[in-house]
Amino acid sequence: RAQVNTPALWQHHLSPRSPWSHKGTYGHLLVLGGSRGMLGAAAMSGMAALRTGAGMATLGVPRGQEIAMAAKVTEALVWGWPDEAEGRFSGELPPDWEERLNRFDAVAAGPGLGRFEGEGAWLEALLHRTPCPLVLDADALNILSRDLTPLKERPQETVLTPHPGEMARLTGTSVQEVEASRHRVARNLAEETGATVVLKGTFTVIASPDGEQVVNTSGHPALAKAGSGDVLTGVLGALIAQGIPVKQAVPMGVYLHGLAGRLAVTDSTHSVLASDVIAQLGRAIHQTP
Ligand code: NPW
Ligand code: AMP
Ligand code: MG
Repeated sequence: RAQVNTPALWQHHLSPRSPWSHKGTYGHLLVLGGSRGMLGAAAMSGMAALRTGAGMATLGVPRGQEIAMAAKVTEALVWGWPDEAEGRFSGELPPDWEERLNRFDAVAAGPGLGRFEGEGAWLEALLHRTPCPLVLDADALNILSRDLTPLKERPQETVLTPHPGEMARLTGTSVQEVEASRHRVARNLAEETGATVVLKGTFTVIASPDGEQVVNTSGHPALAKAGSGDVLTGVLGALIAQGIPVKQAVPMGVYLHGLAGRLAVTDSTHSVLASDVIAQLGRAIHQTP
């Protein structure tokens, strides 16, 4: 049976910031995404992460996009990784990745990542060699849908955040079948893979690998707009990077994201932008008990 997502489930992890803290206290999130034409997705994840309290965010974008990204997002660090012009990846992550990946407290991959040559091997290497929790969204889920095996073999925690279209690809079914049995589909994928599954929608379902399920009711149709999911990815990555356990960080993030969507409605629901949702994250955190 699913519980309704209330702050009682996780509020003990939402603590005030200590006067003795510094940016390193609150974790460093790496966002991998933002291919040509979809820089905005990774930018929104990074901004949402900083608004959710991450001490630092690095945006890892295909090389060639880093200058545009740095100009767009002032507060994030930017790193350009080799793109197809350099042969992309032949199944191995570039040599300096191992060392780089060790610096982060959480990694979020997928927003605007796009599809590229060698993507399957790239994702497999990322799953095997990321030593911290990993949030997979958007195109990372589409790549993963070809083969779930590397995910099952991963000892560290992973969070998957599919919308129904991505869930249909992951499970080889249709959007209609996913929507007809949301709880069962989410639970089965969590059990099969050992990941925490966030099946997004009007009432987002969170299925943990231990079989527990939480259903979120804080959302709002203002979130039915391009970029909403990219914001959620940054929110979740930030909470996990801050050291909040995945079991609590995920319902907390889904709740805050939904509430921020609600708070972003000032005039017409029609007009809310994903960046308006990012701007309301602070208020959502502030007014959560
Ligand atoms: P339909 O036809 O709309 O009913 P894709 P994407 C279905 C990046 N973005 N309930 C949908 O169905 C993302 O990060 C970049 C039911 C359709 O079949 C990704 O990297 C932005 N069905 C990339 O774009 C802003 C649903 O799924 C399919 C559903 C592609 O991501 C936008 C669409 O899914 C975007 O975030 C629901 N609730 N939701 C930027 N500014 O850079 C979706 N579907 O093909 O995976 O496309 O989600 O747009
Ligand atoms: P994505 O499709 O990846 O951009 O993700 C969309 C995000 O917005 C998810 O977190 C959804 O749960 C949320 N969302 C979209 N439409 C609605 C809605 N009508 N009511 C509540 N939440 C929504
Ligand atoms: Mg999305």
